[in-house]
Order: sequence, then structure tokens, then C-alpha cells
Amino acid sequence: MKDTILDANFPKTADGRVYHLGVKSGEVANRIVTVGSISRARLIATYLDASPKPFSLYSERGFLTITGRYRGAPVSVVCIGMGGPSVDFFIREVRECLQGDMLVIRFGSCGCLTDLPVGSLVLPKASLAVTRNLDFDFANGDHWRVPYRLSKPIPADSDLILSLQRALESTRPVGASGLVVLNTVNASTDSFYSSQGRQTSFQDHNSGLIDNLKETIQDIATLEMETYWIFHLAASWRGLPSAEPALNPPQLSAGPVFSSAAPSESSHADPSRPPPRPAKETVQQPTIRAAAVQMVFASRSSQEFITPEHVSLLEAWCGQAVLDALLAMDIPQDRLHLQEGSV
Ligand code: DUR
Repeated sequence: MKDTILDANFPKTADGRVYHLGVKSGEVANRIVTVGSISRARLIATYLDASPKPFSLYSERGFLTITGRYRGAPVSVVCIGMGGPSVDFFIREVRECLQGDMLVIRFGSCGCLTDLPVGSLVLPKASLAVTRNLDFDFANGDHWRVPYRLSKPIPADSDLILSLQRALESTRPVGASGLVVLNTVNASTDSFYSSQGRQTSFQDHNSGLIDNLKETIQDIATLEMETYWIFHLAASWRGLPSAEPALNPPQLSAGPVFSSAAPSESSHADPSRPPPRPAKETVQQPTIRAAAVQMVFASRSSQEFITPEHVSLLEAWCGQAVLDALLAMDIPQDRLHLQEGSV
């Protein structure tokens, strides 16, 4: 860490670089693919336009951001590693560097609880969290507490799912028979082992976990470690009205940021009357929209694990499809931070 950090609340360098990803405003696009491995990020980046040369930054904390253009439109590929805390760094720090809408597709791998073959591509309609209950007495057993907690599922962005499905079908390589699976539910866990029901030398009290998941969660199919945390942050973000107005807002007189058309309170003629309701749609708040495509690596029913050759095939197919899916999503000009031609 060489640079002086200015603010302990949201640490940034003097030139506005966020602490863990190392990027600043202008270096991340509104359309983003996030992956867990550097090689997958670099592979997807090979689909970006050759000119201008994509920007690439590998941060001291191991995050890789590649921003370039795909068919002329700015796109970022961000490698964040694995697990919820990495997602938290990624979503919050990119959001801080970005104005307008943020569209995120997680392209990763998963384990599967149903009889889908390895190599299937799952686009979950929703995701829940499975977390270890740290108050459970794992060493001695515990009659009072549950060892794992299941959250409520959060839905994926349905337009992004549709866009992904279309892109996967139209880029399907000749002879590739892989299934594209819709309408299932994903669970994101806080461990690859304990909260995914794997049996190890630790006293994890998880032998009934998978059965319990199947009984409690309708349509449950996949287990991985990131999607829920993306959906959760996307769904809970409401923006900071004062810090992030629309990029090209209509000319406002002073007044509440949500209500571009409403006159300010001070210009109100009759003080006994309530101020007019804010006109809702005039300045729309930016959003975070998210979806995931998950390659089934591990079948937890047959115990089969995918081969490296099969992974390469899927990565090449999906790598292009995720970019196509993002490109097909319309983002109004006034909600785009990086415009065409700006990277
Ligand atoms: N993953 C799982 N469980 C599996 C297969 C893949 O969590 O059975 C995903 C999530 C995480 C990484 O990013 O792969 C762990 O190997």
C-alpha cells in the first residue's frame, strides 16, 4: 500500500482509487461480467474489441479489472475471487466508481443437487444464503440451536435472465448439447465445505443439510458461494440521492432530488396546503441489476466432476454469451457513465 488514504469511512487515494479493487471513476463500465478466476477473466477479455486496447488493472489485493469495448460498447470484466466478502468489496467499490445503472452477470461454477449432468448451464431465477450459525456448539453438539440458517430467496433480474438465455442459444457452438436450465433456485453458502454439506474431518453437523434444503426450498438446484450476495446488495441498494443524481438531470430548481418537476417548498404559494407529490418518473434513480450463469462442475447426486476440456468448451461459449447478453440490455443514455467511445 503505497498511496496515502484520505478517508477511513470509504477509503480512497487522493486520485479517487478505491482501496481493494484499485480502480477509479471512468475505469469501470456500467455493464459488468464478474468471475472468480483470472484465467476466465482473461479469456472473456479476448472477445473485447482490439482497438482501443482494453484497460487492465490488477490490484494489490488480487482483484483484476479489464475494461474495454465489446462491439463498440464499454464493458468491464472483473475477477473478484470467491465468496461473499469478495462480492461485498466488488459491488460496493464498483458502485462507488460508477454513475447510472450497474448491470452485473456472475459467470461461475456450481455444484448441483438435482440430476442435471455436469456441464449444464443454470440461470437461477433466485438465490438464498446458507450460513453457518456461529452460536451453534460445533465441538459438542447443540440441542438448542440449528447449525445452518437459510435466508429468504432474492430474485434475479428477469430481463437479464432472458437476455442471457437468448445469447446462450444464439452462440451455442455447433454440436454443443449442454442444457441451458431456467427456473431453478440457487443457494450461496459461506463455505465450500460445511454449508455445502460436504463431509470432512471437522464436526460440521451438516449430514442432513442437503436433504433439508431440498425439502424446504422449492426448485433448489445449485450451490455456490457468490450469487446471493450480489442479488442481496443489488436489491438493497437505493443510491444516495444527494451523491448520485441522474447523470444529465433536467434543470432543477432547489428542491428534493427525487422530484425534478415539483417546485421547491419555498416557492409554494399556500403554506397550509401540503406540498405537491414528487413527480415519480422524471428523475429515475439508478439501479443495480444482476443475474448469474452457473456451470455445473460437481454433481452432488452422481459425484461426477467436470473435465478440464469440458470447462474450456463451456467458458468459450458462455464467455461470449455473457457479453452479448449485457450488450442486448438497453441502458438509457442518461444512465450510462461510460459512453460509447469513452474508453
Ligand atoms: N463452486 C462451489 N461448489 C461446487 C462447485 C463450484 O461453491 O460444488 C463454486 C463457488 C466458488 C468456487 O466460487 O466454485 C469454489 O470452488
